[in-house]
Amino acid sequence: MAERSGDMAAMIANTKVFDQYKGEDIYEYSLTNKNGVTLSTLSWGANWYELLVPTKAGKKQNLLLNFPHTADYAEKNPYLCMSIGRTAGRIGGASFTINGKTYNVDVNESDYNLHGGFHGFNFYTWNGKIQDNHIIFNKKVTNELDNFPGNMDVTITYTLTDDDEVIIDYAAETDADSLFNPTNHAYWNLNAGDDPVTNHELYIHSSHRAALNSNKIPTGELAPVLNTPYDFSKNAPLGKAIAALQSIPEKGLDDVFIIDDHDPAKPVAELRNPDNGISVTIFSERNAIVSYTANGWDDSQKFIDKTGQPQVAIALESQTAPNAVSDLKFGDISIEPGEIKHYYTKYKFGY
Ligand code: G6D
Repeated sequence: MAERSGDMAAMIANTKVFDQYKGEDIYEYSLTNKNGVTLSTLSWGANWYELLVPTKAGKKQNLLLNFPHTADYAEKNPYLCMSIGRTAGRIGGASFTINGKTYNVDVNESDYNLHGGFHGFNFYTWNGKIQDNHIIFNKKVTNELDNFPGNMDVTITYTLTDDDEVIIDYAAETDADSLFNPTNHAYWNLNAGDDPVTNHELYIHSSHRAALNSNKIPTGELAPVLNTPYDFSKNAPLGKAIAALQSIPEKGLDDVFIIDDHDPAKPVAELRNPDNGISVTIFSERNAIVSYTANGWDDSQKFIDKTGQPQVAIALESQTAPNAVSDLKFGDISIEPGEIKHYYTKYKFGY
């Protein structure tokens, strides 16, 4: 059902059933702006399904990795372009203390909690609706659902503007002291064809990354990136960095970049394809960006129009540094009753 959305006369809105998963209708909500840029999302995991830009060849190009079926997301790669929360990243030992009380949450990878555990934001459907140029998802995330303290009313709003920007607003209120550190796990590939992202260029406004232990849990130390393969403080060829990282077990990026103090009007990161001029520029007030280059992936993942392979895409996840859970030096991810916590990330597209 395509209709002009509200007073955004140039914005075209569409809501349709995408497919079914475990007997439940999964909905696709999309908006197209006056320039022909389309934002599509799914009710499963408040997922970012497509970002389509018009190309000189006259076709539209999707800049995100995506799957044809909800089951692929749920069973093959549960984080792909999903909304992530209550807490992005890894919580060592899957436990944390608030006001002197220790809470234990899902151990869903090794001996830690990754991305909120087995009942994170990406593992269930959200109530969605379109309002003007906003796609609004809501979910009551209860303590019974995910074992995190507090019952949280979470609203994730994707907004598409006629300036080719997508703004994601994460808002939450809770009935008990808890944690809130959401992100979106968008995986970008700015190639029209089936090439990996090794031809892309990357900028991250960061002079240090968080040192990680063998379990990828931040140690609390900072590692300078200057003149290392992790140095994206100036626009750098991603392929050269990946080649230089073949000597480490990860064979790519899977790192927490700590954002240097910055003017919020200036980007925290930019990914650019020099071969076609397509770019995504990220603005955020968060103090970290996790970058993961799909290391070790293979063709068992059947994406739409991309072959699963190492570096098939790069995730750039604006968030508060994961070790804020135990070290306020790395940020404050607390949320208390009586406040509405908002976090924003803006993506500006060039094509
Ligand atoms: C792997 O270590 C990476 C994470 O950074 C990523 O978020 C996840 O895959 C999807 O666990």
